[in-house]
Amino acid sequence: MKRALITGITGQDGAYLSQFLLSKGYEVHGIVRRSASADVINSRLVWIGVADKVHIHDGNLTDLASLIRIAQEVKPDEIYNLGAQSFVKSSWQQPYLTGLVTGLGATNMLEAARIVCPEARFYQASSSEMYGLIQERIQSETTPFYPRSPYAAAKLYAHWMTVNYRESFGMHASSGILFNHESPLRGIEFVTRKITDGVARIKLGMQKSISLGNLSAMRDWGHARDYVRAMWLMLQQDTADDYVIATGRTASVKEFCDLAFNHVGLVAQDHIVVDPRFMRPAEVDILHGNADKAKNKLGWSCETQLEQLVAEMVDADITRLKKREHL
Ligand code: NAP
Ligand code: F7E
Repeated sequence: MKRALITGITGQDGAYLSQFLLSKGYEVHGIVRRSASADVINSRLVWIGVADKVHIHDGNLTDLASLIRIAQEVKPDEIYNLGAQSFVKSSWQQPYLTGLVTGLGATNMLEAARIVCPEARFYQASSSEMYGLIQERIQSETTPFYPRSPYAAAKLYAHWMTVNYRESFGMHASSGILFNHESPLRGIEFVTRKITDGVARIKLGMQKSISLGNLSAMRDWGHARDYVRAMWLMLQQDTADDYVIATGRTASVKEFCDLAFNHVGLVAQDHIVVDPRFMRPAEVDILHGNADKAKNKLGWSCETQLEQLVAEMVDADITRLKKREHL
């Protein structure tokens, strides 16, 4: 039985990846940072039905000793570094913390792996945010990076450290440059979930409108379920490498709103309020990925269309609100 160690197991991707690896027969271990609110720690793992099937270890990406100890205990065959301060807007409010967790945290995990289990295969959660002020209309592995936020700068550092550990120490370390991916488990602060939760509340008569920032921003939105499969595929290759994972379709925040409101028979413009508080100091105007390399080398393709993703998210939020569940 293969053993996987996941940082960020309590996040959106951690939940879907745990479910996927368990279905493949893996023993799944995850690193969880201590919180005073124990009941919210594993709510996604509970929602997806795997909370009692994964092994949880108390640690933190900022504490190298904890990562070394956990790597010694678990002896993983594969490490998935998904832990991060991942909310772009917060990265301007907490630039140091974002650098520490999202940037240096990756170095800590790479270093723990190099010291304890250098043969373990390593996945780094890189991001399309690294393209920022885009240098090519459609972004691929060869497109130059231009980060536009403290989050993106931290991810770029972690990305190059992953490449560096591969080239310096011969580690099987791969970076997935994943474009936005969403699901019913997406954090409520991200725009897609904010919209689907808002639409559900409006439909159920619990609120009247949704306040949003830049409606013109365009993103290449896929489903997290499809994207965790790509992470695993990268670690099954003979050679480590970097891959873009994207749907190849881009849509605006406004178009996402239209799809979500249409799904419940409402009209978006009747309920959207633009609020400057949700604008960013520097914006990434458009992201549009080319995942041909992943298609050709990994045999990966995205299975969920944007319309299906939106419908699944809105329906899940309506169900949750009716049951008075929080996530
Ligand atoms: P997420 O839901 O925000 O999850 C982040 C995870 O990191 C949570 O489990 C969080 O734990 C954990 N974490 C935060 N600080 C930590 C620390 N100091 N030590 C250990 N763990 C810590 O993010 P996601 O959407 O699943 O994304 C997974 C990864 O992919 C992230 O690295 C993200 O930056 C990257 N990424 C995401 C996307 C996307 O569209 N979703 C695209 C590209 C890249 P708590 O539960 O305790 O907060
Ligand atoms: O914003 C605009 C906002 O916060 C998307 C993370 O997973 O994907 C995610 O980063 C767009 C931006 O995600 C609101 O200005 C408008 O242009 O959902 P988001 P993100 O910043 O793209 C990348 C790939 C990651 O790696 C990150 O970890 O939507 N927008 N109005 C808004 N965004 C938010 N959050 N809230 C609004 O009210």
